[in-house]
Amino acid sequence: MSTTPDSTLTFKDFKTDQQVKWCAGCGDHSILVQLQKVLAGQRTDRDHTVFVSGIGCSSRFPYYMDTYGFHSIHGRAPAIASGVKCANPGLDVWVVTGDGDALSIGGNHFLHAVRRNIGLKIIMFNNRIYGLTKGQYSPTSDFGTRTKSSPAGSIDHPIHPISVAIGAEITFAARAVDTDLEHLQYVLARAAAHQGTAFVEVYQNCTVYNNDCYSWATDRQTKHEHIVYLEHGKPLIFGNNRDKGLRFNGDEPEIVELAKVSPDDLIIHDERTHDPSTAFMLARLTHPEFPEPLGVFRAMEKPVYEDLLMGQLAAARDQQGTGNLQALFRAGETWDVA
Ligand SMILES: Cc1ncc(C[n+]2csc(CCOP(=O)(O)OP(=O)(O)O)c2C)c(N)n1
Ligand code: SF4
Repeated sequence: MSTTPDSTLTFKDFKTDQQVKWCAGCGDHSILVQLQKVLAGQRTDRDHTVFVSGIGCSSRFPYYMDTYGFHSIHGRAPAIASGVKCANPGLDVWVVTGDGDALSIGGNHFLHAVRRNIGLKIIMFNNRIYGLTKGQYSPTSDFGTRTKSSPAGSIDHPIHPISVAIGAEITFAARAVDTDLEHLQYVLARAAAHQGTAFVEVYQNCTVYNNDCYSWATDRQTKHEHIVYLEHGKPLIFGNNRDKGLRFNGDEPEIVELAKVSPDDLIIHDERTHDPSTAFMLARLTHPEFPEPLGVFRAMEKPVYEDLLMGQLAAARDQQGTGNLQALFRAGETWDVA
């Protein structure tokens, strides 16, 4: 890996000599470039940056990012990345995963990384399909999705990744779309700056097996009717003419026309509120019934795992000295295995 002084970095310094093997038009290309731009803009030290991935098209990511990297095993990237972060808390550790990798085989590992609030930035490319294995339905596929493995339509109900993360007490959760470049960069930069676990769901188009599954969120003419940008301290307003909003009717969200309600009725977005209920509700709003929120759902401060761990290690050393691993192994009863 080459090293360039931080102040001269551009996004090209994060490119590698590897041929990018994603299909033409795949949303993965855009996410890669936006993240390279964010890292360059933040003058990220490549020698202290690691990308860990699982298995899937998205998980080819570490080959294309000129930092340290680990293309690991299916669903286990959060576990391996947790080990990297605990062994060397000074590293910036990113996890790149897909909806299948993170939420099918890797669901367990994902939950436990999140609940520990370990300093990982987990970027989940959600194309609502298994791309690498040629188009089976995933945990985020719509009910009724027809694939070769569900020819009569999927009868599984999809899960909402951000609500899963909030249920596991995530401290930072955000969502962006692969083609909304400026906003995607904003969200990735926010994740990079977060202490603790940051989870970013990126709506990513798989041109081959689930093409246009997000056309309602990307079509320039109509997308503002179907998405709502979350901005801290601001009311939830959307629509091509910014003439609609979201408010609570009792405990339920409802769409209202701004002309017919007082601005005070609208939900004001608060990404820092301790109670996760409103963020959870927002994470479950789905097209076409509601506009789907993009932006930062939740950004909380909470003690981070690696700091607590280092604190315990330092306290143990203070009390008991540096220790001797061989002596510890031989301290108790031992057995000879014949
Ligand atoms: C233990 C194991 N089980 C199953 C597979 C097959 N497999 C590889 S990638 C994948 C799913 C990938 O889907 P996703 O995470 O959504 O990534 P995408 O390819 O869409 O980016 C599966 C089931 C595997 N490689 N290893
Ligand atoms: S199969 Fe889909 S997700 Fe995989 S590289 Fe091609 S377009 Fe992208």
